[in-house]
Amino acid sequence: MEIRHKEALAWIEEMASLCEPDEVVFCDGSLEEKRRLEEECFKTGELIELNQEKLPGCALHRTARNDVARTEHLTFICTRNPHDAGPTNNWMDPQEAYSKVGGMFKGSMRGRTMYVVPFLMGTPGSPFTKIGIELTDSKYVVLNMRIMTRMGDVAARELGTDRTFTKCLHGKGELDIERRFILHFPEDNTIWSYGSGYGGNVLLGKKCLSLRIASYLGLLEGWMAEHMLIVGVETPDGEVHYICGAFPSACGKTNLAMLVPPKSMSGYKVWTVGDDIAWLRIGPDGRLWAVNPESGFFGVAPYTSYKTNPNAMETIKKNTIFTNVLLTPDKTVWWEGMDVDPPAEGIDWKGEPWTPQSGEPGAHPNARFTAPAAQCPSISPHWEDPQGVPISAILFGGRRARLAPLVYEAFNWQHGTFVGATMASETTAAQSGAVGVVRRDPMAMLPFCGYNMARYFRHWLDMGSRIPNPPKIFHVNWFRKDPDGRFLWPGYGENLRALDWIIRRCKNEADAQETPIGLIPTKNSLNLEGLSISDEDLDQLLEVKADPWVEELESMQKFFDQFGYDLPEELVEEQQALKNRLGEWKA
Ligand code: O2Y
Ligand code: MN
Repeated sequence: MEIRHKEALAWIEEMASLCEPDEVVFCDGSLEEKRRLEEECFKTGELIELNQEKLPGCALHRTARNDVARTEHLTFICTRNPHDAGPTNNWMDPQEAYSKVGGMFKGSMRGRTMYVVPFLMGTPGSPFTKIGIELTDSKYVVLNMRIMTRMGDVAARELGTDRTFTKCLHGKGELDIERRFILHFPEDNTIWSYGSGYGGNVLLGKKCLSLRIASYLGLLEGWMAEHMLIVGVETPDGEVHYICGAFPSACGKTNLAMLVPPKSMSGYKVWTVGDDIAWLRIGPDGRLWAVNPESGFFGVAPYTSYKTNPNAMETIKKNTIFTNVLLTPDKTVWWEGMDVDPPAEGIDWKGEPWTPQSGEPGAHPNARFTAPAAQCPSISPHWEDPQGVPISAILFGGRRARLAPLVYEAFNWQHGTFVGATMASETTAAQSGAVGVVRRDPMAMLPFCGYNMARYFRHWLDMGSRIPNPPKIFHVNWFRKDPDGRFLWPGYGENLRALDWIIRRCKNEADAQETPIGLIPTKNSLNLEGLSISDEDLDQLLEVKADPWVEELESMQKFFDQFGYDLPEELVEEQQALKNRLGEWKA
């Protein structure tokens, strides 16, 4: 299928004459094309073929050592007016950005091939779906895009002669961190990424299009692009209720998306719709409906195991690209926290010989797997429904050792928006910098909002007033600790007990107790059958104390201050109301 879109063809030609590749190849998304690209990569070492008996269709890729994660400090929103990018984004003038990074792209693909990758975020024919074309000089990117998006002929067909599309240009450049830029031009529906070959920096359909550009399109078009998982929870009566959830990194989002119910909760089932991104629209029935625009998972490998996430382990048994994990002598893969003995020797993520005694991690802490969502044993039968799934509840979460209770319900949409806007999480050892530092991350969108975050809060509030039948909003915290630092909640599959309470709240079938921060479960309203947890631990898990929340108000205020008069009045009102309620709280 050829691209017949004149504007797209003209842009491809213009970018090709900028980058000067030896060849321009249009990708069709076929299996034959995949095999050909893989063979080429095996020859150059860009990919290592893994043991085809144990891991059929799987390969390993190693990135440059300086290129192992998203680079937020090199990520820019390029709007004509800096105010439109807002205080939480890096801003660059679009003219300056095109000229500076255009200079880097100039001639950068000499001796290389430019691949033209038309792709869909969403399913063909869905009113939610957006089209992109990524031009890239990386075969690894093409092969990953083949898993993460619906690409090739299917997208060229959807593009037709006149559909709008996002122009995505990616070049590896020299893989020099000093010459690396991830640029978004929301006003031009354009993304430029230069100098990286890794993940979120280069798979431009993911964070760049599906969150930064899509959040801006959602603002213009009246919908929401959110950094949320989507799950369906089937209760023993056979009803399925869909929930979206926003969590900052290191809070187990992929694990929650693929949760396996504990044995003591027989009759429950969790269906995975998406693990990272949700696009939300008001449906004809007045409810909020969500689609997962992706078709694969780009998950963190370390600490993924049959204990923490059996569904992910099953998903990655075939047709998976592993990035920066350890290679074992029998050409399989291993990582820290896999819950399998390490091999006596191997080749680490840097390509160096490794033994368990090396004192170095075998896999990079941000090592990844790219796997087709369709392979997930818990994938929902509705995950590709063009209209999406109806959402009953939205969760916001964070890692808070002392502050937030296991679960609480916001009083209404406006209060829920405040809960999301003041979301925060404590850093873990897996992240860079000090451990236990509180980082504010509104709706888990801080690095992904493509415009001024104060305007984004306004959009949330406006959406709330437009949804006739809005989902209820909740906050969850699986990470509360006792004064000795012991986790009070077992987490993982047991988190279903909080989801169960949430669903019963949505159906007006569970009791709650009012506190200044929201509605918490009464002790006997949680289904704790088969879980051994002491009364004292439960008390601590659900405790809401005034003093730490008063301190929290100060930290919220500091965060809000940066938005000045742009901060919606409703959020100021909610903050004041919380302060007043805390002043009267006796607990
Ligand atoms: O490090 C990267 O480039 C990937 S970041 C990522 C990947 C999958 C899902 N979420 C994220 C994230 O940073 O939120
Ligand atoms: Mn994410």
